[in-house]
Amino acid sequence: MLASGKKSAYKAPYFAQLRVFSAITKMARLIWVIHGPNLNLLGMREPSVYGSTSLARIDAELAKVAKAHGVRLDSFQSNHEGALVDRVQSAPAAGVDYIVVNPAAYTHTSVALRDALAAVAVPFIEVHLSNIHRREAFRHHSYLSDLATGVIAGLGPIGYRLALQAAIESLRGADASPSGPRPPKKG
Ligand code: CA2
Repeated sequence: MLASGKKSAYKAPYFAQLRVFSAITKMARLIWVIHGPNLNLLGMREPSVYGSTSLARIDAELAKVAKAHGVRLDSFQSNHEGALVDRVQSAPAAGVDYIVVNPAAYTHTSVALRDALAAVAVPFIEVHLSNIHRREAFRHHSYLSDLATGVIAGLGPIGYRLALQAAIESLRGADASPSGPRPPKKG
């Protein structure tokens, strides 16, 4: 609009218009971090196994990484299998693009969590602070690993950061693919 009240005849070049349009319609990517039972105790108990970093600190670190990459991130922890299943089930409606999950003990027991992750078909990376393969035999099997894009175990909190970075890279790759960026999000 001009000062005279008339509409300007100027039109931005097509590609500039397209960029503005996609910036408006394309929401930043959304990644969820899901922590399973007892991980709320991190930093308070068993530091020789799980380290001395609290869960709040891990989440704050991940939030910083996400912000630096222009990605939205939400972290969630529960000690309850059903709450974790509910969370996973709600991911598609929330527009979640990727999940980073440490299922903790449910790794080795939960067909329900596996079924939920399979049902929503949101790509996910499984993370373990400890190297589950160096531990008791019952920790060697995961109900989730064969569905996961990748699995990181034994690197402590760094594992979460690497998983987040891998998820971000993967989403970038999808946006830049020859088939074009993903369609705009609903809602
Ligand atoms: O290494 C991991 O991240 C685990 O997922 C942690 C689970 C364990 O059951 C898995 O086999 C491997 C246990 C999480 C318990 O976290 C605690 C933290 C501090 C103190 C006590 C437990």
